[in-house]
Amino acid sequence: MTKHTRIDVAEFATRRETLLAQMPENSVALIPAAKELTRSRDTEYLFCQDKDFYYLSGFHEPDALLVLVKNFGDESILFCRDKDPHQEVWHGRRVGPDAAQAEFGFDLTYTLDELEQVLPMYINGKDTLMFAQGANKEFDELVFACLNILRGGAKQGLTAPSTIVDIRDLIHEMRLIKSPAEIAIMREANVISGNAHKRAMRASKQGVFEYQLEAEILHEFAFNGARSAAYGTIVGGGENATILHYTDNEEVLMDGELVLIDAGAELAGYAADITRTFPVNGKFTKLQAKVYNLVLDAQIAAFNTIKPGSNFAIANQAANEVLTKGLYELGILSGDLDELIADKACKQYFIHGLGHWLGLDVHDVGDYQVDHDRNQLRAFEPGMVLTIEPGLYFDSEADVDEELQGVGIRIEDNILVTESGFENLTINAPKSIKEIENAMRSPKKK
Ligand SMILES: [Mn+2]
Repeated sequence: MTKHTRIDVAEFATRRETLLAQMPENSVALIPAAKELTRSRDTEYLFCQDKDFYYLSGFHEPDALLVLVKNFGDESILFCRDKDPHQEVWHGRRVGPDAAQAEFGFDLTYTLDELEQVLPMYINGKDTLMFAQGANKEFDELVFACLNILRGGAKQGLTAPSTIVDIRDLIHEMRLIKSPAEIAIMREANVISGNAHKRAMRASKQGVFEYQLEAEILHEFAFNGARSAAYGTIVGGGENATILHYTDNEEVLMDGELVLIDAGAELAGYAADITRTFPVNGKFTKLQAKVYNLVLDAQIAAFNTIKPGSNFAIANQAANEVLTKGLYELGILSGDLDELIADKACKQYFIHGLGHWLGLDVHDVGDYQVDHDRNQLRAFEPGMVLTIEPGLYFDSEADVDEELQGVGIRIEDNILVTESGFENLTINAPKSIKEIENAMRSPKKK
C-alpha cells in the first residue's frame, strides 16, 4: 500500500485481471492518468487523479499511462515519469518505473520518454483498440498518431486495429459494485464528514459567514486525513439554500434562518456526500420543524424500499408519496390527494432527483438504465452505494406561508445496498430535530 491508497496492491491487480478477462481476444486497452491543471500562471490545482486510471492502478502521479494487453498472455504495463533528482527537489518525489513495477505489481514499466517509440508496438497487430475516445483531446491525438504510424507501416508488416471500442462501459460497471476495502474507506469518509457537519452545527450562530462554516468543515476533513472535499462545499443560509449548486458561500447567516450544508470528504480517492439543514440559531420554529420532518419522513420512506431487486423508481415513488401527502396536509398543495400523488405534485418543490451512485466520483459512474432503449431502471445489487437526498425548496416568490419563503431543506445520507436490505453509512451526522438541537446546545468546542 502506498501513502495515497488504503487498498492492497493485490486488489488493483485483480481489477486489471477482471477487466482483461472481459476484453475481446487480441485487444489492447489504454487508460491515461490525469494531467496537472493550471490554476493561474505557474501554480496548479491540487492534483486529482483520473478515477478510472486510479481504480485500475492505484498510481497517484500525473501523465502516466496504463496499457492492458490481451493476447496469448495478459499483460499490464505502466508508462510513468522517470526519476529526476532536479525535478523532484522542485516538484516532489516520483515513484519512477523501477519502483512502480516492484511496488504496484505491473508486468512491465517504461518511462514517458519511451512512449512514442514503444506504444505503437503494443497496438500493432491487435484486432481491437479500447480507450475513452473523445474524453481527452491530447490523448486522442497521441492515439491517432500511433494508428497512423501503424497504417503507414504496412510494408514493414505493421497493422492497426480495425475496431475501436470505448473502454469506459466495462470499467464503470466494475466500479459500480464496491469491494469490502472500498466500503471500509467510504464508511470512514462518512464518519469524518459526519463529524464535520456536527462541527459546523456547533459553530453556527447569527453573524457567522457561510465561508466560516465551510472552514469548520474543511478543517475537520483535513485534520482527519481527508485533505480535500470530494466536491465544492455548499453552505447556503436562508434563500441561498434554494440554489442547488450554490458555492459562493459568502453571505452572513441570520437569526431565524435555516442553513443548508452539502459537504463530503474525499478519503483515499472515495467520496462522501452528506447534506444537513439546521437552524442558524440552534432551534427550529414549529413550522420549520414540520417541513423538516416531512423531508426526513420522505427519506426514511425511501430507505425502507432499498434492497437487492429494488430500484430508484421504487424509492422515488415512496419519497414522492410522503412529500406530496405532507405538502397537502400543510395546505401547500390542494386538490384531490390521490390525483396529486399520481401526478407527483411534490415535484414543484422537490426539484431534483432522489439520489445517485457514489464512489470514487461523487456522482459516480455506472448506468442507471439497463435495457437497450435505456428506459428500464437497473435493480439494486449488494455492494452498490448510493445517496438518498429528498428536499423541498421554496423560493422567495413561492405561494406558501411567508415564513417558508426562501427556505430550502435537503437531507442526504449515503446508503450501501446489502444482501438483506441496506446499511446507512451516514451514522454520525446529527439528523433528527432532537439530535441537531442537542448538538447545537452542548458547550461549544472553543
Ligand atoms: Mn448528492
